[in-house]
Amino acid sequence: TTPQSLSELFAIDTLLDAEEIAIRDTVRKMVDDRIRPHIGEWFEAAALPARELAKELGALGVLGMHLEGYGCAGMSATAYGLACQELEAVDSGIRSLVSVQGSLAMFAIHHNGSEEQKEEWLPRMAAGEAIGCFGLTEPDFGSNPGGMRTNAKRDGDDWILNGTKMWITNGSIADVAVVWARTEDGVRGFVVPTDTPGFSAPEIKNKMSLRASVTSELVLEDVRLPASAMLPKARGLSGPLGCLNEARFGIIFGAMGAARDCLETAISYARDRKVFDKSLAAYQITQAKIADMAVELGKGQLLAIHLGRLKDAGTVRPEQVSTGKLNNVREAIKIARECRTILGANGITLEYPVIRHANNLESVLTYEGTSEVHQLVIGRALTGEEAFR
Ligand code: TGC
Ligand code: FAD
Repeated sequence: TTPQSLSELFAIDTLLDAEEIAIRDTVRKMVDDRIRPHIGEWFEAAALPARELAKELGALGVLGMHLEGYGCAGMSATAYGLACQELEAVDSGIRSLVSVQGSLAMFAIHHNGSEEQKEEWLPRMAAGEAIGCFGLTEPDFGSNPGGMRTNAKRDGDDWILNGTKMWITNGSIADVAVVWARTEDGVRGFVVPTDTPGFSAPEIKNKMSLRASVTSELVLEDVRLPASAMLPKARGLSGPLGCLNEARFGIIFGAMGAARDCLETAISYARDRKVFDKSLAAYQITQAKIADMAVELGKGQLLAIHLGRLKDAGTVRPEQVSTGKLNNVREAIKIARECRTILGANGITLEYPVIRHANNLESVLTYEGTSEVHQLVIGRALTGEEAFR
């Protein structure tokens, strides 16, 4: 019989409107034409033409696409999620570039910034002419950002920032860094142009995951900023954590893109590959693997769309975002590894996307809240007991 596609199995398109389908298909086409032919090379070389890509992604309208005004596309959260799914179907590093730009750096300014900060940065960031990064994690404080040591002290009207941030996506290529620092008044956010004296961002090398993504340390040594650099509307840890909900939401969809790409590759490979004189796809063990993976993929996509609808209705809660991030990334990495088995030795090369996705998903499992952090967020919501400390 003629095989069905994965999307036919779950009839996912029946849950989307025409505009959402059009956005998804436009992003898929751009990614397939422009990025897919080169991504293996970029991953191997650990070199991404990020500036050029940012402009192309800006022209596509995906940078800050769920934000209103200031040159942003003002699309729904669900449409943004569908775009993330297509971006991550090519590589988690490409989705990361877009997540950090739109959901972390731009969102932080859009949600918490002054009118001047928004006008200065958002239109250029939406166009991909200026790149942003988001510095929360420190070498000694990842899951527990509340312990951060980076600090901002007053000197007259100015602020002086000192400290180190670690594992910062887009850090070395950024024009602007949103940096979270401890002040006398609790944690506050600062908009730091990266050419400010005392700011440097050495790139982190030798990563075996997210190689097609720039990851950096941020070093702040007596960085002097005017009073106007502080984000006026973010006060306390809820400022940065509120931004994380946005990026985590995109990952819920994105991870399913990576999983889908692996499964499509494995199904096609299994149909072509002959083992013991028969198509690999014709063995029951292969079909059981494919069926189980397809079920998890479909469930994850349905969960993503459900959370998208809640987000568009303005009712989604952080612990609900945690359910999606925990489940979809955990299942995506399992799918990637299982697909790798179907490809045998070919599965370990960059000729196929599978090991690249599997390796990338190791980072995705850790960043934006590790799986364990999301288990604890859900556990706290369901038991009323906090088990972080
Ligand atoms: P806790 O006492 O729970 O909360 C402190 C304040 O924040 C509020 N809050 C939130 N607000 C909005 N959204 C959320 N998700 C929130 N979670 C908490 C909370 O209501 C409270 O507000 P207030 O007004 O009462 O002060 O804080 P805690 O110190 O106990 O920590 C809780 C915990 C562990 C969940 C939190 O620290 C956490 O999420 N840790 C994980 C850190 C993390 O995810 N870092 C990500 C860094 S960015 C990144 O990885 C980018 S990679 C992107 C890419 O390349 O794609
Ligand atoms: P740790 O917090 O040291 O955790 C180590 C282990 O301990 C994990 O398994 C964790 O789940 C577990 N653990 C921690 N606390 C508990 C607990 N209470 N109970 C049980 N287990 C616990 N950060 C940014 O700010 N901006 C970025 O742009 C950014 N980009 C990133 C890009 C990449 C490629 C990577 C890998 C990371 C990035 N990060 C970024 C950092 C990321 O958010 C952190 O790595 C993450 O929050 C985990 O922190 P950690 O690595 O310090 O691990």
